[in-house]
Amino acid sequence: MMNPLYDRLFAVHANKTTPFLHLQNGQSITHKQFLESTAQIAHVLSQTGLKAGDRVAVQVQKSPEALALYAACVQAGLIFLPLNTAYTVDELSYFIENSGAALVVCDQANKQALEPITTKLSSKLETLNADGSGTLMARASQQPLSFDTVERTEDDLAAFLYTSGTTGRSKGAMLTQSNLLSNAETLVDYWRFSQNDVLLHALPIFHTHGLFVATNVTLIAGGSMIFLPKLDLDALIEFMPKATSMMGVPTFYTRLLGDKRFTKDLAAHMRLFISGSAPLLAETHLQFEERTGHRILERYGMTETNMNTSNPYEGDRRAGTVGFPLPDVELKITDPETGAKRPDGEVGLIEVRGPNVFKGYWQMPEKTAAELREDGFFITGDLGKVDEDGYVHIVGRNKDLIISGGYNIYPKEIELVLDEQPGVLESAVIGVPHPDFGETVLGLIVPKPGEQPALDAIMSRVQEQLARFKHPQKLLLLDELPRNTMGKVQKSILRETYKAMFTQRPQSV
Ligand code: MCA
Ligand code: AMP
Repeated sequence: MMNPLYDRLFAVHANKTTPFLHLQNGQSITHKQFLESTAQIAHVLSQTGLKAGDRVAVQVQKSPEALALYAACVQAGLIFLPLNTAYTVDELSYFIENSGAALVVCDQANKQALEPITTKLSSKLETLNADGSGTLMARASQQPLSFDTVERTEDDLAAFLYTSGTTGRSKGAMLTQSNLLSNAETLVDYWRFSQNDVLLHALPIFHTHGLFVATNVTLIAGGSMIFLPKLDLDALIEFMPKATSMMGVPTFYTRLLGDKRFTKDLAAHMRLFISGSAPLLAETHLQFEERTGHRILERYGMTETNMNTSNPYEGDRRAGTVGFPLPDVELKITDPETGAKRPDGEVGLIEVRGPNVFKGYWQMPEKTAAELREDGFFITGDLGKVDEDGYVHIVGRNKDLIISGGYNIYPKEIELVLDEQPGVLESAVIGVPHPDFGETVLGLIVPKPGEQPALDAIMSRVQEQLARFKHPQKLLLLDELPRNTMGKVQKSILRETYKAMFTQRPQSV
């Protein structure tokens, strides 16, 4: 094969005149039309001077054209680097600079703010807006409808996805063609996707879940997607009777359950509901079954690994578990201190190995070595156990991470901003339960002696620098932070103290 990912995902559909994307406005785009648009964009990329292995950083709203840009990068042998639309210019500058992106594609509204960074790096800049307008598609519309696919091997990189770390800046997880392909092929079989599937797609396409899991699986199966710009309950309810399957983060399911229009009848045509990216409460799983008769299939993945485990399609989908390791994934539970394997039933670090596991972090050999063992096992940082029936349970995290509505937030990044503010001695950022997002961010600040930091001003600084979903829901002043005998801040005590902050009145400190 010339370019395994392109050939398997896209080229096989080149002449199909059946719909690939059903849009909210009632129109649809066939596979053939989609691939013609892909080829036109690939011409633009190549005429821009991009060469195989160059990075293309993309921060655009979800649209069919944005998805075609992903396909075009695969076809032109480029590394696709999707970025959360909530990222601020500060955050984007780091990703663009760190990856050495040769091309940045952004919304027209952000062009001016990004120009200084692309000029500094001599990167090219194109625009793509939510409605498909902008310089990229204007240029693409002049191009031929087919493109000579650039040769790649399964070991070549297909995407960089940035993931934050407990210390320092974000790391670019390097994903190869075979990482993406092997996982998607496994999932199509495991979840019984076929050309008859119509996936209700309301996730963003800048993360693994919406891009690789949802889209690649649909493409390999030869199915189609109802492609909604974002989670909008009215649209979800309108289109569900036409769909067969849906993938979502737990917030999708709690919001659906909060809507009286979501009934057993509405979900009658559905074959499968899949949840992941954050823990699905057992209570949500049970309520969902009561309401619809469907048992949500929960699975567990990571940016660095794609999907690792899944509840079974046939057989018992157990609430509160993430099911079994996927067929080609090895999973073991290890001692966090020694790395030694622990027996079933005992809690420890979850480590995984398989064709799904990434190649390492871009230009960060020490970080790669710290998390990816020489024998190929990746240390996930999640704490879990395997029960007597082989089901994997995630019981906590060995990493300081908050997951809000499926987005990862590393407290350190927020603490660094808080600590810089006038009058702040130190800070601790924690995740606390939230009825809609699962967890939300709480910032705790210890003032310098005799000072009274202005919390409103501090919040404004945070808002300027960090994406909206990372903003603390609230900032509180504390006299001191609880520490252990080694001087380490005991966040578990803080989490316990404030656990009811957004569900009921907080306990006093
Ligand atoms: C939006 N806001 C958020 C979040 N999303 N705040 C915290 N956490 C969030 N996740 C902000 C908005 O900017 C807005 O701010 C306010 O909260 C309320 O917005 P709302 O309209 O309610 O939000 P929404 O647009 O409905 O979005 C909520 C959402 C969305 C649907 C849960 O965040 C989402 O699609 N999440 C999916 C994330 C995802 O795909 N994760 C997969 C990562 P304001 O009021 O100021 O305007 S991949 C992964 O984790 C691995 C690989 C895996 O296993 O899948
Ligand atoms: P990300 O870095 O965005 O890829 O997020 C990966 C993290 O999301 C994992 O390390 C887990 O902590 C969490 N995660 C993903 N799926 C699940 C799940 N089904 N249950 C609990 N946590 C999950």
